[in-house]
Amino acid sequence: MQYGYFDDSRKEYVITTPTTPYPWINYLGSQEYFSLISNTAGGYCFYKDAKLRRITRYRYNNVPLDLGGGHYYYINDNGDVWCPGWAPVKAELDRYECRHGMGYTKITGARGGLETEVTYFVPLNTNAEIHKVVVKNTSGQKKQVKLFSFVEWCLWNAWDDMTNFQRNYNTGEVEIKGSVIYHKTEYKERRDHYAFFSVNAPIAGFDSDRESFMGTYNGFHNPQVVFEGKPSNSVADGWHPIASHCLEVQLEPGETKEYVFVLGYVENAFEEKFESKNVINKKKAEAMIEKFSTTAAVDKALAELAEHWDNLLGKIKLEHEDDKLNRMVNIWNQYQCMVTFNLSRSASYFESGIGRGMGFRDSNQDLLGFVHQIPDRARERIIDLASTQLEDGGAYHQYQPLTKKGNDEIGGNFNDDPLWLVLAVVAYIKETGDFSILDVMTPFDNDESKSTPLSDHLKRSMDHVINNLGPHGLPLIGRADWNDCLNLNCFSTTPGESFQTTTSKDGRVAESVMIAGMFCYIGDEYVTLMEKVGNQKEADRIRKEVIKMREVVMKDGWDGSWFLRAYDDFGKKIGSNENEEGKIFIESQGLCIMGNCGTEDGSAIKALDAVEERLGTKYGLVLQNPAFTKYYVEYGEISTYPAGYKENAGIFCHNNAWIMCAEAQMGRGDKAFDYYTRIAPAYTEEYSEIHRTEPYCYSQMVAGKDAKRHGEAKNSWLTGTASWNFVAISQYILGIIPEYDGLKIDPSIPKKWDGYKVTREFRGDVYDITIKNPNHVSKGVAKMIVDGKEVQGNIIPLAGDKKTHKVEVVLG
Ligand code: BGC
Ligand code: IFM
Repeated sequence: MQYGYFDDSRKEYVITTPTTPYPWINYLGSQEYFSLISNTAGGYCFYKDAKLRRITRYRYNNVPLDLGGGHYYYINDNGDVWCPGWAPVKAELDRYECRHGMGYTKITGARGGLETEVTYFVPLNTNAEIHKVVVKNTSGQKKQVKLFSFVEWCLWNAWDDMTNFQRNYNTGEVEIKGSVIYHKTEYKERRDHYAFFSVNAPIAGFDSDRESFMGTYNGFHNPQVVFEGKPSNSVADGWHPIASHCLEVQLEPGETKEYVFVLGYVENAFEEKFESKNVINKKKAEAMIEKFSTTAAVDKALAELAEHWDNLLGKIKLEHEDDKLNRMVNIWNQYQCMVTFNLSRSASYFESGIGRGMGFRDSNQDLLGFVHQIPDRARERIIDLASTQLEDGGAYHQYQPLTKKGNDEIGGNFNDDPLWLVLAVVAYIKETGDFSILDVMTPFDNDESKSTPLSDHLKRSMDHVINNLGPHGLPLIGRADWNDCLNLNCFSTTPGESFQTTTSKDGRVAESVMIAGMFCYIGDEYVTLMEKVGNQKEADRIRKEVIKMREVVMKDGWDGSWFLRAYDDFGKKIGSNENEEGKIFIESQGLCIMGNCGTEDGSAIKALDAVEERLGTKYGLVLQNPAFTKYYVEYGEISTYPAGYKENAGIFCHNNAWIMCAEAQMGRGDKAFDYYTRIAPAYTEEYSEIHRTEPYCYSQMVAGKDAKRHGEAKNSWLTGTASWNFVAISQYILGIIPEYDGLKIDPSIPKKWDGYKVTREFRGDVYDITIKNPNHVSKGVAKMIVDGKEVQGNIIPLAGDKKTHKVEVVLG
């Protein structure tokens, strides 16, 4: 069942009912000011850091769902109270529509001859969100209605705001000037930031104190002031500051009125902090309000935003007969990659914004999906990440975005982490040709005195694996590899009590076959990079290590029909046919094959067949099988999850992509694309009632075949699934692959495809690529013609003339 439809020409998903199976959200802003907005106008906003600079409040885990706060508008039409976004009043609407687009959301509600449309967006280079409200009288009579705006301020630190009530109920402060409500809590002692909410029209009144607005025992759904149709002009003094404007709107039949609300954040410059005591410097806010004081200015900003997104997404454009595929590749998958760039794993409807910082492995992998869109910011991100690396090549697992410092509480010792940095740098250089990044002096542990060229960081990443091998010569897993919950260096202090993980080596020897596969895959990339920069000695050194590792994998990491997953601290196999549960894991199958282990002797194909047989479901591939039905202290967190959820045999969409890559690499395009469609959102749309999360973005996990709610997704938006699926479809399946010397064309597609077109901007040139498949093969470029001339091989030579080039490729 569907709850809306894709409007590809506008790059929108159009939701046609407020009661979607779960709140379906969108993100506004992509620089410093961010906002989350659901299809019924729930959500919140923040400046840079969702924990430390939360602008409006949101209650997670709330009952009813998504009534934790929002960007609400209420209408009182002669005693009839309703909201254009349906919630929070939930009065039935004659018409409802929510259009989530690229960086904006437009919600329209109509009732009783009145239509109200609210467009929410964050203009480029602006620390504010605009709400353009259009009210139209569609009835035959004159109307006189009251329009109320509403946001609830968060007292900045979101964690403190929801815990430290004894203090915070005394600190709230506001100031009202004309149609602007200023939120200035903490201004006295910090004097460096404040927020405001304005409207470009005279107001009939306002409220800034929540209880006065709502009534002490009322909720968002029945605010007293709105129902009485009379603002109370309350001025908050402690408790819960809010901002609500009341506008009297008179409309002749057919008449439309437009208003611009600006919800903004102001950060004062260092010297301004000392200018005044408790008197806020309103100049910056006034300038922002002035800038967006007309709907013409707002429409212009919205058009600029659309152009910005067209440019970002336009770097790759697919024309295929499958619309679902087009919309994934051209719009939604790329959009989600940018959201993961902006938000990492911090703020979604499943991530509270107060938890994790930037993950080392997560951010390096995210980069694979956005590097072609924003190469400069990717470069910056790489240096930030590498600056948190430690001298021995290990890495802090996470860092805080505001300070960019490694997070000591979590520490390092996730032994896959360092390798992802190498992969990110390789992807960056292949996309841009910018080898100079390797020379950037980059600190260890953010200590400038310990700086070495980035290339040395990569070397240390490789060495970190080589220097940490276990009894079989496989890489030590450390606290965990990519699978956070496979904690094999565990020990229980008291039987039956929960496990603890060691944070240092401490003689613990669990080994990861997955890291071994990664080492081979990323090692090959590193070797080529070293050859490119003329460091033959280093290339030869690592090539030998990779060859050795492949031998170890096939000797001690192969279980007969598939790759083992690991050895635990007691030297016992994990992911083996010998195990009772957890006989086969997905990660090592994907990465060992991507690392060219067993690809020549038939083992890889055997492993992939076992994947389909044992892990395959119609909703995607489960992470392992059979699911753990009891708690194994020696395996750690993985076995604490109920069977079929998360790492315990859930469908982890991230690693499904590695199997797509492996299948494509082995030339099995049919299988690769089949797996792609099992989890790609546009294809899940038709069973949204089962899948439940947004049909326009990936979720981290879908409940596996052992789960009671098989097919139900959780944790949408902020997941490495976005970037890896983009790599799988654009590079491995469609076969448009950035290489050092040009674009490589190497599709691996379903045999029945006749062909497709891809326009790809690459290093300033544009390549118009037509791929034809007259003989209905999966893989193999028989002929390539560039600008009318046949080219040997399958790499389009770099033109470097900033022009458009025609490329014809015939498979066969
Ligand atoms: C979750 C993992 C997650 C990890 C983050 C675990 O509890 O199950 O999915 O990656 O926490 O630290
Ligand atoms: O690899 C991790 C990732 O870093 C965070 N989310 C879950 C993944 C698998 O455990």
